[in-house]
Amino acid sequence: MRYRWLLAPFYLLSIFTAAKSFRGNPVLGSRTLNRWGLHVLRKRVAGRIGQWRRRQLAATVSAEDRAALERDGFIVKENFLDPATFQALRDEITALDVDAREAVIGDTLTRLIPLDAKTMPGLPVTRGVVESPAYRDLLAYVGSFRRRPRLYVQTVFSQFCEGEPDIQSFFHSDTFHPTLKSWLFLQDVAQDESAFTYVPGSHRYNRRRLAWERRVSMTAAQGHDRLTAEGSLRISEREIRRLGYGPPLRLALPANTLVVADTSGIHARSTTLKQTVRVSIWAYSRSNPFLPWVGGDLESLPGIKGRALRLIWALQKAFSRKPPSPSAWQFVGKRSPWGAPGR
Ligand SMILES: O=C(O)CCC(=O)C(=O)O
Ligand SMILES: [Fe+2]
Repeated sequence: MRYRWLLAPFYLLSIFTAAKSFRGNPVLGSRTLNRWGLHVLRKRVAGRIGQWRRRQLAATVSAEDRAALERDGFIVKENFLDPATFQALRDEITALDVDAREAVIGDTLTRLIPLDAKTMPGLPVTRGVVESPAYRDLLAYVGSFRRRPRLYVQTVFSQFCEGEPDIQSFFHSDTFHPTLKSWLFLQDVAQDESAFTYVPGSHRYNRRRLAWERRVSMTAAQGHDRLTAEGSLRISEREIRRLGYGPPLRLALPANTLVVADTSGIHARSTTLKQTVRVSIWAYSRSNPFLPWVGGDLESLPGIKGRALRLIWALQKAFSRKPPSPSAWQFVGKRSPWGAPGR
């Protein structure tokens, strides 16, 4: 691009944001700057500020949960809801039949039904659960921000078609700073199904991890691994062991279990040979990791609250010049969380 230098101030300023793509930004992707330690410095500074924000939220969660996050990088709450509430929540979600988004990535179809200002009014039980302090405080602590998480009903159809394994099934870290993803599973997930898998302790970094990140960051922009180039560093099981971490843990869990994870740690969705359907209430949240304060959420302002995402999607669609590909997220019409794809 001839006038790319005009964007130089933008590329430079993005150092201080959540921007993570090495490929999309010549500053973040610079081999020289990353040899000098730009990527690793961003990781260390964002990590420190993240810990500072978590300390501000520490009083809202139990000592046991804080210890689990510190040790493992995730918190697991079995029997999160009392049985009657869980049943009512499950019934409410099962009965949904609304506009959904889908994408086929590799051999997996993922469906997302936004839980936002449009769908939530018809879901009093769900709303009560996702707005309860027990849920929100845990998510805020792990995500290190008191923000409205983006919420969905997520359905994962594994072995949906022939294809490469889904990209989520390769071990990776989502981004360089503390960040949140959470699943409240609505049915059991067995060992040999598409279980969420996490390398305990991998949200913490040691010298070997930082040296590895520095090395990878130098060539990530040019490398052929798309996930790494976009800032979600992919890693092999051999490298995980070399960095001194223990074995990955597959979270085989009963229904009504809440998992809240810092997905800057190393994780993946297990591959499975079976055709399985995994439904959960899925949440994620990401903010500028360099902010020292935990609040100030623009998305909770009146008028925007619960509407931001559809607004962004509408804008994306309006400005997109390419026809959508099957691997791109798009609205596919009305769907129910457990309903077969392509109905
Ligand atoms: O769905 C899963 O089990 C994990 C997928 C993943 O890596 C992610 O959502 O970041
Ligand atoms: Fe991930």
